[in-house]
Amino acid sequence: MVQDRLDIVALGEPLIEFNQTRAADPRAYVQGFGGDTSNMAIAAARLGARAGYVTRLGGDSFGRLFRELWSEERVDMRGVAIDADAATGVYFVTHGAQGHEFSYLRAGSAASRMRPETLPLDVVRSARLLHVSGISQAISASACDTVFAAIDEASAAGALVTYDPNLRLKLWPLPRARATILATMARCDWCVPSLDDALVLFGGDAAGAVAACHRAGASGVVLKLGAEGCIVSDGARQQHVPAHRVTPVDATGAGDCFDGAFATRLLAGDDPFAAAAYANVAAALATTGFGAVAPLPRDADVRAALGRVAA
Ligand code: KDG
Repeated sequence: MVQDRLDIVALGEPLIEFNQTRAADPRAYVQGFGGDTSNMAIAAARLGARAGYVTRLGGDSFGRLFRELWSEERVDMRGVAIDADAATGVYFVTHGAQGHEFSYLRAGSAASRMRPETLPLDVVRSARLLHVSGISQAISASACDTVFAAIDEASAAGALVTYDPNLRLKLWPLPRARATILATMARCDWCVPSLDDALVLFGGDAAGAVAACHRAGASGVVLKLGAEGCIVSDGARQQHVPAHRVTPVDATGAGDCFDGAFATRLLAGDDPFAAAAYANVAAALATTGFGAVAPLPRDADVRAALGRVAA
């Protein structure tokens, strides 16, 4: 058993990011960091949680960059293994009239070679909350099996499980994604999809999407509406929580920031509606700069924007 108990353990694939940040020079890319679950863990750590990450990195310089990043961000790396025979994944972010778009170089990556047998059980069992995503499941069959194994371990150890379907149809076809996502909703405590993803998965409208997540078995649902805030349903009570207004620059990683902030505040004892209000502000602040990680806010930034004093 890992001696120091972690608040949050996230599991998935980190990606080196190349982000097109200057409209005037569309060939200029700035190197940053991404990967939805890594973003979530860093957001949680910046907001005060003891966060750890479970993945496999390539034995390459990009893998080393991630280790330096997590060390600076105080993300626990006892669940991070090096796979010398594979590469760390990469993605490119381009910006156009429809917002941001992702292109991937990740097939066969180190993280996609996660298997249930490589799961660091002591790290997973040490967490108060496990966070996984549809991307963690989409990258390979063995990574998908690993996500289910981690959910079983964490649940058996009494942890909460949060799940962001983060639908990426470049990674898997909709019928397989839908079946896997529904099966995972049945095993999570809080499902935190975006409205865009929920509409592709379920059709209908926002209220129908919340109901569909509950029907699939999720005990709690937060439907993220982007600039419109979110709808929170704990199964008994449902409420729209309005957004915090900012001038957005790049929404990459904002949903992951929401997930990290929501989990951090739930564990700190906020009720889910207050946790979502805080997470709305954190996610809004995360859109005010380029990249998934660089603009992730700290607790003091969120409290200042909320007008809340430290608890
Ligand atoms: O939510 C932002 C992530 O999607 C981004 O960082 C890259 O994880 C990523 C992915 O697989 O799309």
